[in-house]
Amino acid sequence: MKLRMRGVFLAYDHGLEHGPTDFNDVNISPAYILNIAQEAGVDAIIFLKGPAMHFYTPDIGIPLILKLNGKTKLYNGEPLSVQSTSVEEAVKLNASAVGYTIYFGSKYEHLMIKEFGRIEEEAHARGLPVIMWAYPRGKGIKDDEAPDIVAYAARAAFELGADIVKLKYPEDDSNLEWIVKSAASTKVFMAGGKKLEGDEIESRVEKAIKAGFSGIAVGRNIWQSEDPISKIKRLKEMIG
Ligand code: FBP
Repeated sequence: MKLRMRGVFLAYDHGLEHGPTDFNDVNISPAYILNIAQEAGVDAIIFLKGPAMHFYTPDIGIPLILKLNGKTKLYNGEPLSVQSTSVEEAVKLNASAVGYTIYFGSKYEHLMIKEFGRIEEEAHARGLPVIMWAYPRGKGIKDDEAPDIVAYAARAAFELGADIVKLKYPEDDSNLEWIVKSAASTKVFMAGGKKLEGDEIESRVEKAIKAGFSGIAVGRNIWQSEDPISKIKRLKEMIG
């Protein structure tokens, strides 16, 4: 299944990144998440290997983005996220794309840049697009949501060959166009973060799309909302 390079990607890798604390009795189930994804017609579902192995099949009709690295919140050192799943495994699991996080500014960024480089070459050789979670973090970074830092992450993703970059929304959103320009031909997707109040996610999406973002790759703001299916449909309509 071909990945549409635009739209709403539903992120669900939080079980590793944050632990089950993000979940309630209902959304703790990957089957429930896939059901939402299918009902609302998201453009992709983002899983780590375990949920993909046990819950995903292509007949669901939703492309899979397989996240190849991750870390837990229990780890307290300089940010480092290493590969746990191969591109070959992604192909076996019928993934339509692969994802990888780099913490730019960490004292370990060289390890992640090197690993990403290999993954990017392997994935492109198999025709799979590569999505980079470009999250500046660690000793070198004072404010990871400062607009110039977000723009730097966008550019770094382009320089390293990512097809799509997923970025945190900047604290000052007066020049989102600069972030899109910095990413050049790499498509820019917005991450969601903690659940936002009211219609704040819609208002961010509106500004981001107007500035040239291609979509969102969001988790909590969807599956922690009261009506995830309507939420996705509304966001999809805004993005087009
Ligand atoms: P959310 O929309 O829930 O923030 O998900 C986006 C995401 O990038 C997830 O893919 C990932 O698990 C999480 O954020 C990591 O967030 P952080 O490292 O900031 O705790």
